Amino acid sequence: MKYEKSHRLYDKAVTLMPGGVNSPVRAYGSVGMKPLFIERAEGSKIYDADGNEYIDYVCSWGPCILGHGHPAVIKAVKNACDKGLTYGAPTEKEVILSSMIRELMPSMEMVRMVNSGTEAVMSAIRTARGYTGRDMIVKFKGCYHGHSDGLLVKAGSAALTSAVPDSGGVPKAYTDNTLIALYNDEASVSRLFEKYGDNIACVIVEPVAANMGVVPPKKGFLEFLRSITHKYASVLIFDEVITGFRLGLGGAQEYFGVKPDMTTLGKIVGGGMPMAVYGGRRDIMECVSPVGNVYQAGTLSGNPIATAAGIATLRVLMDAPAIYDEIKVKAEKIAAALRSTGVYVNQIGSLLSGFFTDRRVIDYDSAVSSDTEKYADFFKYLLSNGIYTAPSQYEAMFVSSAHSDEDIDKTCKIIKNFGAE
Ligand code: KE4
Repeated sequence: MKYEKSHRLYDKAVTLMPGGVNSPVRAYGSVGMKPLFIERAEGSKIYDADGNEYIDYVCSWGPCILGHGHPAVIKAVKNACDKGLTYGAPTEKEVILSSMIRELMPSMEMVRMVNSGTEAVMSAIRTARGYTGRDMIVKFKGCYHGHSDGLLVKAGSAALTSAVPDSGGVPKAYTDNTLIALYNDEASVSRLFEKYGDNIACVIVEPVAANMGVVPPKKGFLEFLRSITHKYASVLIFDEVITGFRLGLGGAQEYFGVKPDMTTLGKIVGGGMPMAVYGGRRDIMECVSPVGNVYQAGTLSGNPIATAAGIATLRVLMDAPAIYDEIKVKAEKIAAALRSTGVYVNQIGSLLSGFFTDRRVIDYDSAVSSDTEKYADFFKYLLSNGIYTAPSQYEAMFVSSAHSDEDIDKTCKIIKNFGAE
């Protein structure tokens, strides 16, 4: 593969943008090579600036469940563009999309549209704090919920419970109310509630963790979170930015049968356009301005182009729910190919991660036992063979409805040859 144009663009980009990118993971930092610059994408394929073709399993980190450039989505976006790009006023599309979301996820009785998952999570937490009058929040080590200050934390010295900033520029005070528990570890949650329960506004969790690689909840974990938050009158927030409309039309909350108080959505809900949503119980969401005193606003929130893309995407999925089983079966084939090479795999629906470790990956500590050097070698091997996966061990592979059986068979063949060369 030639990467000359990507490298030329990168050498210029790094003089203009930090790391030459607009989001850090795109910089290929953990795989030790200059990043590819992408020219275009179509269906299951992505094409770099040098014209190299790849089968794409990043899918823009999740939004492209229908692949790239689905005709119905493109048509809806083009039609919307003909009517202008933004009005800063309510539109019928926001009513339609809100109705679809509530129909598919009944726990989201009322929603507010924003522009990114970060904004959705930041606003959901502010709303939970406003509703409960409490300050503390619980998140899980290894879960990522966007880059709002109070969530950029790592375990402090105090036996894990307290948090300290995990990023420059975040004042210590901004993380004092963030408590850290361990994913799939009920006792770590119970300890926090026993000590702080009456001041915990919310627990926020990825119902399937996908930012330490894919780590599904162990049996009963989500039910436990539902029970303990009920007991202490804390708000349970499912961050379904990745799992929403990915695990099925009702997301993880339908898949596992656990009803949160609030949910955040992103990625698929915008069909590839900048769009995210937070919402939940009506009595909680009625705390949000202009009805309640929790302020939140956005110039491009509910943008007519983004809502058009979201509506079109959900309509395709609602008209063809068989897509979910089809992409699950395809993901299972890739998982089997990875396992045949000795890689540990977590796969749920069309979401999967291969871990280079001999441990079962069931939580953060087992996830980070992975050999990231070996992952980097695997990434580069796949890339050189026309397979585009995440340039980080701690991301997920996504399968779309555009991935053909031929794509899957080719991918599995290449995976099985890893190390054979
Ligand atoms: P955004 O602000 O990037 O739209 O969403 C933040 C977010 C919130 N919640 C979950 C569960 C998420 O996975 C994310 C963002 N996901 C990452 C990939 N794991 C986005 C990719 C990137 O940062 O460039």
